Amino acid sequence: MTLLSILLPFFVFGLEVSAVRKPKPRPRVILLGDSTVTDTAGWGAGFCADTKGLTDCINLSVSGTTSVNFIGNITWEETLEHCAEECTYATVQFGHNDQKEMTTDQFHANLTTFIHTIVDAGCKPILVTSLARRNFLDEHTPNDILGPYSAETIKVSEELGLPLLPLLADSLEYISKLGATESMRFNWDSATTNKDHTHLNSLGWAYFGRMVADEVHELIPEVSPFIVPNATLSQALEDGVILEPE
Ligand SMILES: *[C@@H]1O[C@H](CO)[C@@H](O)[C@H](O)[C@H]1NC(C)=O
Ligand SMILES: *[C@@H]1O[C@H](CO)[C@@H](O)[C@H](O)[C@H]1NC(C)=O
Ligand SMILES: *[C@@H]1O[C@H](CO)[C@@H](O)[C@H](O)[C@H]1NC(C)=O
Ligand SMILES: CC(=O)N[C@H]1CO[C@H](CO)[C@@H](O)[C@@H]1O
Repeated sequence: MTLLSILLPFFVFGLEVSAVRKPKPRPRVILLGDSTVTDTAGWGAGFCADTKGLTDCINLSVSGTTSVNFIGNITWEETLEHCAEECTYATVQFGHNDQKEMTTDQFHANLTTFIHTIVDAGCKPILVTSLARRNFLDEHTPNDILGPYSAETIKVSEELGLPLLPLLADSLEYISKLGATESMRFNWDSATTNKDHTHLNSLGWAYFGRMVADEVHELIPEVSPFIVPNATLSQALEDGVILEPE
């Protein structure tokens, strides 16, 4: 018996095993939406910081955009390129600007078109309702006007059988418990005029990025293993508090 005839079966067997065990591609996540998703004024950077081991976590959101004008906007080519790659999940959060320009019925139609367009390009969409504005009627009652638009996002997700992250409901619940006064600590301009109740500073990215990460962990099984837990921060969101530095 030659050495080769002893080793050959192992070699062939080894090849077969490795062919069967072709590793699953690790997901890539792209973030699509308006300013409340950007790295500079939204939850995007905070969310990506809570992930580990994804092929990529890429923020393609553009300030001021709607479900209509995101198509053809500055990150659109890149969006299509990433959708064409294997295993790309796209979070889609519109509403803040759509609300200023179109009726809820129009939003429903336009968001549906948007989702069809990225699905045709190869993306796996995850719909997200809008981040709550931190406007209040009294200390523990937020004045929500995004609800009717987010209701359309929920309907579209149901009609198309796609996953949905309930960011509006979760952020409203959190700021209701936290209260108006404390909620102002998340304002984009908290160090100066402190009047921007829509956009987020770095404290806000960390908290609302974690909120989205926890929703993904709970609701998107394929991406869930790539979320790094932070039990202390998740508990603070649950309790309606902001953690104080030790
Ligand atoms: C891109 O979005 C901006 C809002 O930030 C809008 O004013 C502009 O018209 C959009 N551009 C295109 C090509 O749709
Ligand atoms: C989409 O929104 C635009 C306003 O931006 C509106 O003119 C148009 O009618 C909407 N499309 C549909 C199908 O409702
Ligand atoms: C959890 O988040 C808090 C608040 O951002 C941070 O101070 C802390 O270091 C984080 N803990 C871990 C384990 O990442
Ligand atoms: C709009 C925005 O926040 N874009 C960022 C998305 O993520 C990439 C990669 O991390 C950044 O380079 C962009 O600035």
